[in-house]
Amino acid sequence: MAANILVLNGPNLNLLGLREPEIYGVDTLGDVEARCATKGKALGLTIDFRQSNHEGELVTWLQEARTGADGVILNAAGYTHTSVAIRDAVLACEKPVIEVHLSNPYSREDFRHHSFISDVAAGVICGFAGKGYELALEAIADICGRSGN
Ligand code: CA2
Repeated sequence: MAANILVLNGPNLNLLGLREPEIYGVDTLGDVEARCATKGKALGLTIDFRQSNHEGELVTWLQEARTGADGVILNAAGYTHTSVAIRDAVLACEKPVIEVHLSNPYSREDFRHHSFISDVAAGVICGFAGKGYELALEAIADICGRSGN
């Protein structure tokens, strides 16, 4: 059966493509969703793509992944650097979570160098703009295949 992958996007990512293309690339969030849909189809994955500006909503969706998804791709955006609640929800979902960032936080301000998610994620992909989501889907397809999902 096709693995169900939840792709979660955090605050302000709805503005993608409208500002700061030199940092985040030229794709809109709709373009990234379309890339994920195409890649997911090629990999035999079912993709559920969501964005929220609210920490609690992201936590609720991660909790839902416990029973509703086989793996998660997570760009928690600014909450990456602040949210113990999202870290706890990543742990609680007990599914492989791949952390993705469009930009490379390590080449930016110091406060972006710490992630509350990286050490509890299955892996981290950053710095490749929208392409990073496709790379993350390839990785999660491997992980889900390996665990027999
Ligand atoms: O590079 C990423 O994907 C980030 O997760 C994006 C976050 C940032 O806080 C992280 O350090 C790295 C910011 C998302 C804001 O997205 C915007 C997109 C276009 C215009 C304005 C904001």
